[in-house]
Amino acid sequence: MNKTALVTGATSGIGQATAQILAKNNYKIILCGRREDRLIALEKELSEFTEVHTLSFDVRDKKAVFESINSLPEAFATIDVLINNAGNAHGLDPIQTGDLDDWDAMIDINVKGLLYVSKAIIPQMIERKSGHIINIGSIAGKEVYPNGNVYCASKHAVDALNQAMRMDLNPFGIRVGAIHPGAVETEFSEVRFKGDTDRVVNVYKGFEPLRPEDIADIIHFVVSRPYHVNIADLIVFPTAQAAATILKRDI
Ligand code: NDP
Ligand code: 8X3
Repeated sequence: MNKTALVTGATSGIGQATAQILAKNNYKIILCGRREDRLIALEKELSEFTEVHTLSFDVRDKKAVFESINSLPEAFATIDVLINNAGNAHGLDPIQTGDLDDWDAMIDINVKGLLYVSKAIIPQMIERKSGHIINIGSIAGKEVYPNGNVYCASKHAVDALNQAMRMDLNPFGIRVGAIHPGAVETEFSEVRFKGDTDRVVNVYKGFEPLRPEDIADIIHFVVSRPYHVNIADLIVFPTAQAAATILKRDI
């Protein structure tokens, strides 16, 4: 029987690439995100390989999260793998001038959204005494950098929750692990800089960033290990990066 994976943030970047590789490796896929046109297009693309279901909801909306996940048809209702990926940075400002709406977005999406989705799925994993949760953190969850303040705090929270979930779910045989990427070229910087193209281009200038497929490959590796192997915590940089703010740029 094929395993079922639910991927949040599947409309773009790391989540989309993860859905693609898992679909090609026979996982049934539940694609989640807010942009329905993209969900429909990806469902069409991946249906060539596997069974696909889409759920359009905002992870900030507690009611929508639970209603959506509880609405899954029987063929998709048993979730073996949860990829908690939805998230973004909003802004890159000093703490004294940070925008309150940006702060709310990062804490509500990256932390509370991850908690709501997990809370909606964990009970069935506990009941079956099996399941695998992958939390997408960030190097920003391991280090703090200037102007990263609230994004870094939100990803430090993901790091803490990853460890906490692994402890609390240990009695039930549920695997929990996190992947913490450095710079990956996705729509991440477009969102962070609100479409300011000059700033976006500068982020990835003069070095070869990770591609979303690089992280997706690793996620596939992690979820395809034998049951007795749990990859608990992984930092992944592009070769040009040595720490959050140390990047070898050839410019
Ligand atoms: P993208 O912007 O390309 O993708 C973000 C995804 O999150 C989209 O599919 C988006 O879907 C979804 N999302 C955002 N807000 C919400 C919301 N409120 N409700 C539901 N879904 C939402 O960025 P990445 O692929 O880079 O980001 C994926 C994860 O990787 C994030 O957690 C990010 O913090 C992390 N990360 C990224 C790094 C990078 O350098 N790119 C490095 C380290 C970590 P939609 O808008 O359709 O809802
Ligand atoms: C994304 C990587 O360094 O911009 O999480 O925080 S960074």
